[in-house]
Amino acid sequence: MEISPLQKERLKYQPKLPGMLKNGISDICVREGEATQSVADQEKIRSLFPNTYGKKEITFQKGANTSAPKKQVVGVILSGGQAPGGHNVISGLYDALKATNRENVLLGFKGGPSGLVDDDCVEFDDAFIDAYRNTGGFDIIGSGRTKIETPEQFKAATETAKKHGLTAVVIIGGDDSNTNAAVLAEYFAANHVGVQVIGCPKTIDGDLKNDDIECSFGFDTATKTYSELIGNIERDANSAKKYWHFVKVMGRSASHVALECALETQPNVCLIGEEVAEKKMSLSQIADQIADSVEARSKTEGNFGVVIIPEGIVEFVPEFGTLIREISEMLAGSKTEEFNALPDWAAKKEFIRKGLTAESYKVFDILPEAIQKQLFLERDPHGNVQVSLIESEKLFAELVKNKLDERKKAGTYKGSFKTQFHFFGYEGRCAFPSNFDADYCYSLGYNAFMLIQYGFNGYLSKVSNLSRPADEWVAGGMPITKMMNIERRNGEDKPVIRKALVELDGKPFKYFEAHRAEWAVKTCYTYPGAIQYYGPSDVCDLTTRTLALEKG
Ligand code: FBP
Repeated sequence: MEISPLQKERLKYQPKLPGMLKNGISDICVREGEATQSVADQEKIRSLFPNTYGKKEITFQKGANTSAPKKQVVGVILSGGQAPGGHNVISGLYDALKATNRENVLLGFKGGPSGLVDDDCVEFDDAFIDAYRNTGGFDIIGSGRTKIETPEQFKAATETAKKHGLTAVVIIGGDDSNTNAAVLAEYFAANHVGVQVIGCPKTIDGDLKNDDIECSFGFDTATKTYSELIGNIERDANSAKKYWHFVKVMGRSASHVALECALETQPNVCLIGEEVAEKKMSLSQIADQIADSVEARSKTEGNFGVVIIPEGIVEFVPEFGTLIREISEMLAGSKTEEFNALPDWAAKKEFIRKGLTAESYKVFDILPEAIQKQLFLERDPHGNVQVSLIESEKLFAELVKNKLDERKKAGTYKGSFKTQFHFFGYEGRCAFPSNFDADYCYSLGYNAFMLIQYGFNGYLSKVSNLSRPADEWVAGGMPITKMMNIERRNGEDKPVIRKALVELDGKPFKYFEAHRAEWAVKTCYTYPGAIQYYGPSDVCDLTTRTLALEKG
């Protein structure tokens, strides 16, 4: 296979490990912390996870290894959307397995959780792993969003585990995938299958975080990639002075990605879904907010600007969120098939009119037809609306245009409003991991092995103190059930890991809030440039602004 000069160099990069994991496997012991309980709905979660609920948090430290030596056969799964660094989780896990016992085996299950159900796997060796070190993507074994939930799937997964003599499974995934890891861990424990399940926190969305998990991997690289592109667009806008750029960025629900990009690039407007929900802002109010910036800048700086829109915004605008929830309930169960079988859009619209409340239908009715149809695209296997497919950047630009037309008629606005649209999502998910993500991911994988070796089940690999140099990072594990609560999904109450939303009293948002009025009117753009892998540490090893502000 032909590889690029950068890839050639990156294959040689040696990721950094937390100081305490550098001692050598024989010199790592466990310190137990407090017993845990779920973040909410404790009784319900306890009853659903009787074998894995309430376990203790643990930290690794220097000391004689007291784990019982046994040959490990571990299966690893990449689950959900790609995030830079997944290959390093696997290489860290592989290196730790082999450093302990050359006879240990690592199997990669292909195409996501379905690989375990369908017994589709490959055994890794040194050459295989070496070809993927420090590279982006999940192509080493592929990924998928299958949810293991039916009795047949659990039975098939058990048979695969028994066939290969698996001792553990590592699931590298986001909130939904790690919810699935917790369910599988409970199933294996309840049925005495003898297989441990360990999760690793992945997602570019940055919403799998809490008091223990400081950030999910991939967020650092993805936001740096988007910020580079947004900075380039800002410079183009400031050069030509003729376009307003509407940039939608990924992040299915929370607006962490948008906020981080705004902190990096200082655009004229950045919408934050959580604020929109808190202030109960309507579509019309949001459009006015953007139009205010357009109007003000037209009088001073010119007819150009940059607006960042988080893709998850649609679910936070109250009237839109209600509409989406009603649509999800309307399509629950077999209703989807009934809807899909309708002959044309007119028949579907009639079905929709009858299924929605009058208020929601009013909201639905004023949307452009393209957006109306996008709201009915298939939900993912976890019941999520595929917000990446909804062109909210075009919707907001259209609403802003209408506002500006009104202002023109009223004589308050005399500028011109020409738009360009961008969606940054997929281009950031498989970039070469930044040094931070390369190190963090390798550490998560290495640490996942330590959790396996010490017999833990239903734990998330945890590496913290991340705003400090890697040598000071702290490694350990947290029971996944600690992060869970009950949420409504696909018309049903389900136990799920609670998503971390942007905190409006948190330091990253507060910083943004303190500066955005100036950014809305003046041209204060900052240009982060491309991710640097080699060079001065204050450029190459920078963490995100979010992490830096949160950990202050
Ligand atoms: P995960 O939560 O699985 O990490 O996926 C995140 C994400 O990248 C979202 O930002 C985006 O909405 C979604 O995946 C897109 O999914 P798909 O790759 O299936 O189009």
